Amino acid sequence: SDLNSDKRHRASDEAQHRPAETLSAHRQLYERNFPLYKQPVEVGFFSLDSHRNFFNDQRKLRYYVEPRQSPDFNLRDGYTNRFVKRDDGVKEKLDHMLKWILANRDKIKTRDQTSSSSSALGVDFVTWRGHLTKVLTTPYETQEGWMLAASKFRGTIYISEVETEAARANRVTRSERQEEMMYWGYKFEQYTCADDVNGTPDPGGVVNTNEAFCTVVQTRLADHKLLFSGEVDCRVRDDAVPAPGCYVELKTSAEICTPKQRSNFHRYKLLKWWAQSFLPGVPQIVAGFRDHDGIVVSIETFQTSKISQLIKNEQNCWKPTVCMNFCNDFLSFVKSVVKEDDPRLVYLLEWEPHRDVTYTVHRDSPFTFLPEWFVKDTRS
Ligand code: 0WD
Ligand code: CA
Repeated sequence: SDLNSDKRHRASDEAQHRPAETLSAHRQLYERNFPLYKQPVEVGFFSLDSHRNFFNDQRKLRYYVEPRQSPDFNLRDGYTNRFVKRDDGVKEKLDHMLKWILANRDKIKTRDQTSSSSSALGVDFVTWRGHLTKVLTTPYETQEGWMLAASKFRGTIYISEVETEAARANRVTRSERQEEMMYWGYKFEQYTCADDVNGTPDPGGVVNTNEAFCTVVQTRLADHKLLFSGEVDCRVRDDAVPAPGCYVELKTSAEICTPKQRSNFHRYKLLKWWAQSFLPGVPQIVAGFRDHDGIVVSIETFQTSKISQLIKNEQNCWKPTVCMNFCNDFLSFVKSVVKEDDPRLVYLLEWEPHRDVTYTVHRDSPFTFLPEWFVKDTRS
């Protein structure tokens, strides 16, 4: 890449009375009162089929079917003969969300009714839920950094992840064991989800990881109006429960046999699970605990709202308020940095563990991610 040719902004600028150009991720700085986070509202959804084609409907939404108490699911079954894997070398960036926006801009709720007829969306940020999860967990992350590309278009800042060199290296050198274990999570979904509200799961079918159902939610974190989308595994069958409260997140994890394993589960895994489900307002997480051979030995349901109580006995544990305050300050930082309204201009925000967040600026570079079909006017 052309990173070295760009100006790298540093904290020393601050001493010279320029606006802050780096952001610290030290957790102690974010121990304040919990910021306002409005109840997320589902404003739409979309589906991706087995060929990653976009559909503006719920066709890929599945229904949760509660398993027996000791289910003996074999997560290795069907690997590799009944498995179609999504090509994770293809970077889709925000494209599916942008398609949703073009088809549904009237569904976005704006207090100011004049903006619904103007070209502005009336939100500050558009991104994937998964990108926000990474921001939330940053003050506690010690292993993996991130790169987020940001561009402003008609007053809204779009944020799309860029794969780091380290993440790419991990992806292309995954062991056969790692590849198989990635399948286990999807196989668990197949054991616990039915395609129809009165159907039963079909563990004999093909697992195709191209297929997805995504919810689109709107919410506000302090001063920041957010519109983001996240993939949802399934919903409860009871149709009286409105979205996103009806959604269920499915997870698999190694069975917990020692106090050390329990502590690690609380400190690291529950942080990621909590952040991911809290953001879109998904209230429950169903975890399948599996042994070394991929057999599910127990199932446990976690209420997202109770996870922070659950971890309070752990010393030096993560705090939701630190995650949310960091995210709030990060978004304020992005607003202060991303000033120019130009979809061909990318502000690349980068973070590595034990470092501050920094940024570089790139015009008409390979980092540009808002496509021509989105920025050329298709509105009235
Ligand atoms: O970098 C990314 N995360 C990108 C995601 C880049 C481009 C596209 N996407 C989109 C896809 O359209 C996908 O349908 O990601 C959607 C999921 O987005 P998300 O909900 O914001 O992502 P995240 O919360 O990280 O992951 C949710 C689920 C995962 O489940 P688990 O239980 O493992 O957290 O989405 C799957 C995975 O099953 N997933 C992905 N699917 C497609 N592309 C991706 C990905 N890059 N990452 C996770
Ligand atoms: Ca999942």
